[in-house]
Amino acid sequence: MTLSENRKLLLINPVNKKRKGFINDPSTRFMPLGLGIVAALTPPHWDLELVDESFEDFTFRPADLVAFTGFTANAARAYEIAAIYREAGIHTVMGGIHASMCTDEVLHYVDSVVTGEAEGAWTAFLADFESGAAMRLYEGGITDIHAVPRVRRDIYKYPYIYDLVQTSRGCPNGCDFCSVTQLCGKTYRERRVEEILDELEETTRPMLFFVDDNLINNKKGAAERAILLFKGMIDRGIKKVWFSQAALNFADNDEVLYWARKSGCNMILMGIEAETAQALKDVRKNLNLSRGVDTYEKIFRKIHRHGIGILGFMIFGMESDKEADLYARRDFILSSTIDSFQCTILTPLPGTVLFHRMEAQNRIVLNNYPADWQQYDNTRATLNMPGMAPAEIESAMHEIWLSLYNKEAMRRKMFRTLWNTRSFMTAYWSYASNHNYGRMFFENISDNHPNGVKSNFEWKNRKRSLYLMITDKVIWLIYLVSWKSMIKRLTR
Ligand code: B12
Ligand code: SF4
Repeated sequence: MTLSENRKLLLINPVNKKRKGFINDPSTRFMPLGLGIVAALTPPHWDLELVDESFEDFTFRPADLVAFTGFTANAARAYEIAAIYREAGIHTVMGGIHASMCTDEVLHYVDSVVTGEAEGAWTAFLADFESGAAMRLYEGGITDIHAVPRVRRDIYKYPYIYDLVQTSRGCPNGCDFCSVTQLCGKTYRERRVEEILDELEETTRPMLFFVDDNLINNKKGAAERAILLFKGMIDRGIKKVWFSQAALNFADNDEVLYWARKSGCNMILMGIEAETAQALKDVRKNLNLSRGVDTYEKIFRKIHRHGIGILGFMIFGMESDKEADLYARRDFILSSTIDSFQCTILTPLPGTVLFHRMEAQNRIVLNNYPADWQQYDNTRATLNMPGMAPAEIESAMHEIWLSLYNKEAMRRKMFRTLWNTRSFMTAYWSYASNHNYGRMFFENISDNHPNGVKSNFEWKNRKRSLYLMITDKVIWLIYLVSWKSMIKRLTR
């Protein structure tokens, strides 16, 4: 193959055509950060173009090299596009979580695969490619965190609402259902605070998502580091409204909470997973087990006192779950002070301990890969559990989602959030987050469920309630105040 004079690297973020997930709404279309790092590692004699299918469907464009990232649920789409380029004799390469966990499979569909972190392999791959000797497999492994380059943000030409910044990588906890420990390693690797602040200064959007898995890790000095970061944002005048992921220890230190809020934290995403010790044991969520399920409310209250909302990640369909347990988890969510909730079905993501255990027990029912990977977005029952068959789990979950993500239930939660956090903006954000989850969970069921909800989350089969009519007005007020206070915050 001869290379054109201006070498062109096409970076593609493929999106599953069967289940669009979060990208159903423009407010939850996130920039693919991994490709921004690949771009940063690419020498200047390459022209770069990003195609993010969250915003536009792929159409063929010429390139010398085509690079894909991809979640497992999007892998089949990557293969579809790769086939078009391979047919045209153009080299394709794939990296990211799926390529790292299902390397042998991915090697069937692209010319080269890069596993692990791009920092450890992309330069070598490109050099080989340029000399016409690209190999099939490159192993990036785990990088020295201080060698992570500044993300090239000029490639993000789409109207993303959030900037994404990563301050650390790795997690020692190795929960059964999660692939972070496998992908990012067992130790927390923290970037230097000054370096993060410099990067934050380059970001242009008022909203920010710190994509760390545990923003405040459990290493010595983690709280001090976080305070330094949050204070640094304030000192440098970096005005953002931000959210991130953290574990229960986020609430350990009031000073952390204080500065988090002061620097713009509105919401924290927490892996609560379940409200019983048995269910936590099922997935080896030892972090929560060691704290105890009876500590949850105290932790939530502490976070709320600082005006920060809680988005709880909850998992349904654990090994010990019976139908009654699913409804009990739903009732826990409704009665707890969790503000927003992601209620997913336990899914054996490739490479996880759960995947290997379920495969050994022959419990995986959606296993026609790669086509079935399209269902691995945590909204489908992929497992035949001892207490529940997949169809039973799905049918119960449809009912549960409907009872959680209908407008009335979401509004009741919103008013509780307002009461608990005394923050219009947090109340509005948590309401909006629940809407987004509703959109994701109802993607394939809203139309065919006769007693379901319409696209505006109101019941199809019930008269509009007085509660909704009254709260419509209050919602508008909240919307106006929260919008105004956000603008004020970002421009003061
Ligand atoms: C931020 C995040 C999100 C964001 C969106 C991120 C985005 N823009 O796509 C949101 C909140 C939307 C999200 C949603 C979901 N997520 Co998520 N998410 C993450 C998280 C925490 C960080 C990802 C990130 O940005 N990392 C920072 C960048 C720099 O790292 P990276 O992308 O991995 O890239 C590095 C390498 O992988 C590699 N690389 C990546 N691409 C490429 C390409 C090439 C060519 C090369 C050479 C290298 C390379 O080099 C990069 C630099 O080192 C990860 C956990 C994690 N630590 O990875 C989970 C994770 C990716 N999510 C996961 C899941 C399951 C989901 C959901 C399905 C869960 C759910 N139901 O909510 C949804 C799916 C949404 C959808 N499809 O609609 C899983 C994916 C597992 C899998 N096998 O697919 C992860 C790994 C967490 C887990 N539990 O295991 N997620
Ligand atoms: S779920 Fe959270 S705590 Fe558990 S391994 Fe994944 S990132 Fe770590």
